[in-house]
Amino acid sequence: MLQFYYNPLSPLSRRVWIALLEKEIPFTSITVNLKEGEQFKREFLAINPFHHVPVIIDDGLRVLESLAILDYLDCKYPQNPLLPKDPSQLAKVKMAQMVANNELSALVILLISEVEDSPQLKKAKRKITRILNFLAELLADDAYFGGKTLSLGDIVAGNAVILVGKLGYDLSQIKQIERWRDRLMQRQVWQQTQPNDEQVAIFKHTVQEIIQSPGKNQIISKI
Ligand SMILES: N[C@@H](CCC(=O)N[C@@H](CS)C(=O)NCC(=O)O)C(=O)O
Repeated sequence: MLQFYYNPLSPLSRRVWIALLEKEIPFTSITVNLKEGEQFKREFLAINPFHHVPVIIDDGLRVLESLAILDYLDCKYPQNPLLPKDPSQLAKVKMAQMVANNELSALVILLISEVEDSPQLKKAKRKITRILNFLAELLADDAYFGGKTLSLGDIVAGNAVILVGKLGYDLSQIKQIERWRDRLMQRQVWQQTQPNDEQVAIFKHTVQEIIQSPGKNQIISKI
């Protein structure tokens, strides 16, 4: 059976966790305790030399990098497809996925590290607004980025958007995004995988500890 190395508080693990559940792929999960440094142990470094979760091992194939895993899962397991065939819908899904991955995810750190009303926090929130307006434009009148059904764009962007909402960005400013977030949260899989307030507080605390640690320039790769 497919093995899934993850940590439930890791936002990047959550992408893969949601895809596995939405696609109804049987798997066994192995929790890697990042706080205890299990990712640096020899056994795990043999699985991922870059000491990150998520990783999957499927039929003897090891796949790391969350976006690579998502593409692999959708290609290998045809049920409940998460990538549309239509070229323009596929373009929208991939744009949502890449904009969330490349523009939005990095701002999570600033929401945690910056004090209220600091110029950096205000700038980060302005950039989040710009990103969310772009995503709202992509969604247009559709329920999801790929049209009527959930896609990898929704999984990657949805995870990041829900997290920034929980970290103090007011999503009600952009109604379309707020409704889409609510639509995602109505799904049983999302209710099962999204962190509750206590888990968000632990996540924040962990990130703050890393920020204060000597290797803080590695911060982006550690959450
Ligand atoms: N580019 C990788 C990044 C994975 C990543 O940074 N994972 C974090 C958790 S969200 C991690 O394992 N951090 C522990 C560490 O770097 O030591 C991906 O998308 O899978």
